Amino acid sequence: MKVAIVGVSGAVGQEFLRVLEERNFPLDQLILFGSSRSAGKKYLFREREIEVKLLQHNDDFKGVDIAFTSAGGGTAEEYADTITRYGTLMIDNSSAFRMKENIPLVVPEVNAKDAENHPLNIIANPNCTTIQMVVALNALEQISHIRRAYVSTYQAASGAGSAAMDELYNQYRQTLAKEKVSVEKFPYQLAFNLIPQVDVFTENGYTKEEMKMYNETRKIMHSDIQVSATCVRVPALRAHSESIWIETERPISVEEARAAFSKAKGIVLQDNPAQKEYPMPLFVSQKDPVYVGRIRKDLTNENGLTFWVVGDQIKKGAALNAVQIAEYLLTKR
Ligand code: 2RA
Repeated sequence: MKVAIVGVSGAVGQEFLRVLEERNFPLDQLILFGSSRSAGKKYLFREREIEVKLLQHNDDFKGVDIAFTSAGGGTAEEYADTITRYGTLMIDNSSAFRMKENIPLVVPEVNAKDAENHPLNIIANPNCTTIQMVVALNALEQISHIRRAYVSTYQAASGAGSAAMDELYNQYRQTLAKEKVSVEKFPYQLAFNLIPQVDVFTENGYTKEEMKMYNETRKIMHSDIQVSATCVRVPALRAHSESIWIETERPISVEEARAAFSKAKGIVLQDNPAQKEYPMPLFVSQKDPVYVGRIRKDLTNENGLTFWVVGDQIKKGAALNAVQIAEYLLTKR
């Protein structure tokens, strides 16, 4: 099994290295690709150094079984043909192909089967906020159809990449040192702040990030669910949090919801208010599962339920989900 990582120097690329190693992914050879900025760098995998090759339009992907790509939408579109031409399966983390026909959009806990049909040799990894939300929604969908969801996100700096994480650290340091605060990766200073904008605005007043939550959720869940999102960047480092309100076809009790979350794959229930136990991004960072807590009935709508969901954005929200897709397909060989 020959595997490639494209965009290995980024936050998600680095996480691919860790996740493949951690899960002992059954590969014999790993090839790393990057832009001219990272070509020539060396990374350690299974105690061996591997040098990053320059991503080019050539035959480098011949013989590669799976390419995990996380190099941005433009690069994904430009190189899709080069990567898939000889039968390599491209599992892409960008938004380029997510809503395209004939390209499955997969969260293994929800729609693993969709991954089996990939006529273009491309499978899309959903947006991080969508991944953790659908893992939770799917658990409840098993007991009653979810008509609508209102969600407010609290998104960590990691979603904007490793340079953005560095910027957040720096902003805290600069503020405490009373230095001028540098702002490059976010529209405003994030340290000691919240920014109610993730990605750019669309014509309807929602951001692209918010529309991803609407569209991707419907595609993954094969559902007519309505989703209205407000996405907010917060000064957490690498786990996203979401406050989710749902309306189901029939009322769901808190006990039923707890039971559904407890038995769902990929979820850890952490819901014990009396002991101040609920998921928090600081403690969910670097963890595989999606954590759910603060489950309660809506006070204004009998069919309403509200809860809090936290997931590591770089792991389950990106690299781990893509690797789980590959692992699922390997079980089908
Ligand atoms: C973010 N959702 O948090 C994006 C990353 N995919 O900015």
